[in-house]
Amino acid sequence: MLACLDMDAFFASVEEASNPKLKGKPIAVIGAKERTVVTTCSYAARRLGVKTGMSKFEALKVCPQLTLVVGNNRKYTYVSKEIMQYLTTITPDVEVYSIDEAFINLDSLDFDPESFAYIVKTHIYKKFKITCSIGVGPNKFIAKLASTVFKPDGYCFIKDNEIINFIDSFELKALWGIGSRLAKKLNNMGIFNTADLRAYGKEKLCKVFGKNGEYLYKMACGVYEELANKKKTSVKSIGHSMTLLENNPSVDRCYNYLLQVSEMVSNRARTHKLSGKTICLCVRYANFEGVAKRYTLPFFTSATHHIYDASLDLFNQIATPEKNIRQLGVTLSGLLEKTVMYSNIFDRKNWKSIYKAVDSINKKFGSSAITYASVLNCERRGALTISPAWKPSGIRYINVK
Ligand code: TTP
Ligand code: MG
Repeated sequence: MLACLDMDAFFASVEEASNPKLKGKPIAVIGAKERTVVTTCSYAARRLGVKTGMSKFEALKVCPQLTLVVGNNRKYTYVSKEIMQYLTTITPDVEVYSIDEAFINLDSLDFDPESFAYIVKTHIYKKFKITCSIGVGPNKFIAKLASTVFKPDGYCFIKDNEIINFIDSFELKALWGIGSRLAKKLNNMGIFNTADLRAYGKEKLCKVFGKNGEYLYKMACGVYEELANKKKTSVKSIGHSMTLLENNPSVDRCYNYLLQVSEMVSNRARTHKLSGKTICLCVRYANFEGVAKRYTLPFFTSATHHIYDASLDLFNQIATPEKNIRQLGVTLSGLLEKTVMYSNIFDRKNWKSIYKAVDSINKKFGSSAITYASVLNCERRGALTISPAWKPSGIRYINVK
């Protein structure tokens, strides 16, 4: 039996807990920039029409009494780490799935799922004054869906004989891996819910969707073959470093190289369907000295612009450009398999189509066939020398000498 724990309105709840004046009020957590969007909002705000992803102006329009709070990622990562750490004191079989979600394998516990939920909810509320919702089911898919039904502060346990009725009560889009485009395609095939998927049949689905057809069919039967903690990635990091040809490169030239190396790392992440959270920058000087520093983002990414922004910040914090920089290396770690993240809620546009177009052009015409204009300033264009042998489980760090 698996439990899925998902914090309720996580960032907003942490803000309410740290400022009693906000308690129970409609609040939205936003970013610091002028053209920012709502990353989440309290349930009081949701009842008044505020939604994640709205611009702050839109949100204030639908709910003029809304209090906007600029998010503080440190608070959220601290609370998240504490909660995840607490869960591992109950059982080691915990998979941290996102900043506010975890799967917990309940099989080795001495108490029933309801007692587990009660104990965990009480602890989290006592310690942080925030609530969570817990879904329990035979697999991750059912547990995750169950965690959503009685939000906030919910608990839902789906027994084996209830699975089919339970999944049939959701729209196709609520199922894992079914986005709006796939849902539309299924609708055009006369499939509107999981009952229709089952009736369509596994073989016919496989004819249309290949291997994914089997996945869809199994999901429509409530089957999801994976247990908590089984999906660890075999790759720990993707790194790339580059020895610069220029002597005493200017800061601007270092930025150009940094962009290039960031692009090489993120391109490999996208190619191998990985995303990561931690960016590490390593700077080496002509005298063989070096410095390195890492930074963990509050989200997973496979996007060049996120990796570049983080490495640029790190560069500005640790590098001494007067010391004749000889080598720059960027590594992405904290990886998640089978997930390509092109954009996040803080981005003003959806980068997916741009990255997809760039990646497919480079795949067809050779790496670096299309790249950022400022990368052309670099004397060395290393993407040409990426080892073709790189695999997720193979070479993890490539230094372009
Ligand atoms: P969610 O669990 O999706 O949302 P939530 O916890 O705010 O609300 P719910 O009660 O429905 O679970 O996301 C967890 C946190 O992650 C959320 O509080 C804010 C952050 N977040 C982003 O930064 N960007 C996003 O696009 C989303 C969806 C969430
Ligand atoms: Mg949540």
